[in-house]
Amino acid sequence: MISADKIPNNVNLSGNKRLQRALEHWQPKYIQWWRDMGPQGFQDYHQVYVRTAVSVDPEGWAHFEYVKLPEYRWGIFLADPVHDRRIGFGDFFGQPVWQEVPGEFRNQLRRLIVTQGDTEPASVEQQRWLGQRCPSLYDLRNLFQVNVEEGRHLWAMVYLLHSYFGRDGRDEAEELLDRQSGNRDKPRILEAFNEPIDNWLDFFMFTMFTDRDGKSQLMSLSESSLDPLSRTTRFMLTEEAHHMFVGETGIARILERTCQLMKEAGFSGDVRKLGGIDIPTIQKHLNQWFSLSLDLHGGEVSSNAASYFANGLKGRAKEETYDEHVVKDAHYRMEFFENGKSVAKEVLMRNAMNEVLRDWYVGDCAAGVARWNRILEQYGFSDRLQLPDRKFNRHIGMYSGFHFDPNGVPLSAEAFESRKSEWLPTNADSEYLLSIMAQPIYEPGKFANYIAPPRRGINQQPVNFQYVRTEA
Ligand code: BYC
Repeated sequence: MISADKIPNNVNLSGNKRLQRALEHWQPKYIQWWRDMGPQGFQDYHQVYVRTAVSVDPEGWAHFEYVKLPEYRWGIFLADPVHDRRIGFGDFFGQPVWQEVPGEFRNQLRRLIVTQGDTEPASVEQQRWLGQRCPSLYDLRNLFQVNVEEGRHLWAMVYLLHSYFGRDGRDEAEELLDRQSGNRDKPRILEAFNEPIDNWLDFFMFTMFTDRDGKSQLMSLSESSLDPLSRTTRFMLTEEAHHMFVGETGIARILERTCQLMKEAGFSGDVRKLGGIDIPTIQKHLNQWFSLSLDLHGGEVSSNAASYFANGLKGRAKEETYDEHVVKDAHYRMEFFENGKSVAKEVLMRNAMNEVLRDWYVGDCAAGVARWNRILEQYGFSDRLQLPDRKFNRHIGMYSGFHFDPNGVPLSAEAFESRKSEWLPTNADSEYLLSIMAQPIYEPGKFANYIAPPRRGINQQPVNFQYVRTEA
């Protein structure tokens, strides 16, 4: 059960006074950050119908109530321990998992936890203006649900830093509130988290693709030999699923509305004239967020990844589904790009672990895109959305120095530059999207013209439920 302490938790925080004091010291700084950098304009006079965990079991973690955002019960929730859990991969395969951080892996683990932790507040910062442009109260509530849970994921990482990394960990926890998305001097660590999310098409693509990187990274960290990291990330994954639901259904609803408008327009395709979002614009945003999220998996060949795997710190998604877990001599066939041509080469599998995880990720994304395409099909359109080739628009890894079109065909820098506006969002696209989102919709049951209503509401409430209410 989760305690009703100042910091709700299921880790018996009151039994460790030093840790409790340290976290209570961090708490007001977090709240200040949330007020400054969290949802703008919704801090003091609005109550949001959100899901708050009261326990980590299936009945307790989906408890719904109205809360004022700064009063959300952010806390520390770990999934229940697994009896006699053993290290599932790497050089220590089969040994008992660690309850403490071994000195020799301290830096690597700290780096992983800090990188993970940094993404959480970053996304809240990126999304802080979206409430002012929301397509409905239902969507506004979903945005805030995502935001408060990302805030809680930050708490999860800060708990690990404070508990297991002493002074360094406390300093890192401060810095997590200090860096800022898009800030020139103190940017967030990973590239995608410095990109603006100004409109709801970006938001839905981000929750579809970037939160899905969250899923693949959390799955690989939940395999970790450091048991507290595994238990923390396992519970985070339960919340992550909703974020991807928001993204996938958000785009599905935009597509549905686009199809309706295209039919109204007599299949002429000029949906913008009717205030909708045309398919090429949707495809460009897909290209943007998918390629940024591919970058989030790191370099194709990575000694960092090899060493994380060898030491049991970070595994593969669904490690138990593999036959072999030590992976000492296995190889991975990879497509290199040399002298203007693709060349297949074998690399040691351990060095290819980022690519192995990326493979899993691409498959998971492709299944989502196939579900979107069913909508186009149902409406009788021949247009289809597609994932760009994984070499397209990369800024990290071995393709980053080159240019490719969305089909993976190599291009010169000049050719890429001149055709980029066909493949990636332009200023004009952003202006158009902002123009149709300029008027937020706060009336229950009403939806912006560019998006269809959802099939059902949240927690069995009707679609026209007052998901966010203003205090009198
Ligand atoms: N941007 O060996 P390499 C989420 C750096 S999302 C900038 O290729 P490695 C969420 C790298 O740090 C999930 N820099 O990479 C979603 C290294 O720097 P140094 C977040 C990058 O270390 C939505 C150099 O390039 N979780 O939860 O194997 C909302 C070469 O490194 C990037 C994690 O990321 C980049 N994209 O892999 C809210 C899990 N990529 O050492 C939340 C923890 C690489 O030369 N992180 N670099 O200075 C990791 O596992 C690894 O850090 C990465 C990078 C997979 C990200």
